[in-house]
Amino acid sequence: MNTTKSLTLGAAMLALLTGGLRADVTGKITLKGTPANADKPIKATDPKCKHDKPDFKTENWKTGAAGELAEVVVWIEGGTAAPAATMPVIDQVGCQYVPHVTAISKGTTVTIQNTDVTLHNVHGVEWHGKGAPTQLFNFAQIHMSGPPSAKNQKFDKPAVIKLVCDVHPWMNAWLVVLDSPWFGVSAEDGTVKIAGVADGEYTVKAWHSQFATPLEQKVKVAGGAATVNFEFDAANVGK
Ligand SMILES: [Cu+2]
Repeated sequence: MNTTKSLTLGAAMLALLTGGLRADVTGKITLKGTPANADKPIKATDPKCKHDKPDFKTENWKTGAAGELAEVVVWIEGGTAAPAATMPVIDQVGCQYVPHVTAISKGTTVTIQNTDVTLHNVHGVEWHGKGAPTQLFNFAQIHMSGPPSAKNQKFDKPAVIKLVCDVHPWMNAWLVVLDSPWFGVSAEDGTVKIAGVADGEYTVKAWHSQFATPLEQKVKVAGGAATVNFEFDAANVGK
């Protein structure tokens, strides 16, 4: 084979490997029924929290009118974990964690910061769905003025981690650490997109904070798009 032919073949194989065999897996996540633990307004006790906003309430559910369910982490089991190139940020704003749900590949470093001019403590536990959580870390973050107080924390092990604040008991956030490069978090319209999935047959899982057990199904990804939809049942909350 001459050099030109070999280069052409090489380029074609590269295109196949990097583009042709990659798919976007998309889906829609919904909630069936009305959960018993509907969100309630929070009566904040810290005057430094900006708690006068009308939607200051617990954060169990972010749902749309037709049952669209946001903040569901959907991932495909397989591939090699790819730590994020840009450090994700979990902020404390108005005495709530923002965002409420974050998903990362294991090996990713996350900036945990406090923008509020008050004291928070960031108390991380590994959540097992049922049973007692495992204590992971607990540090104070006081912020008096200037840029937010910040701490970088690396997460090396797959886990569902719940962040709470012991000063403001309503505060919580979720960090899902995955041994996979293929994941997404559902948006307010319930849609989720997982980009760049290699061809293959996989197990797909969908996790929401109010259910102990993720939903799962199989998906076959073959040269193009694939679809996975999940419906959570409000009757199974806590299970
Ligand atoms: Cu706090």
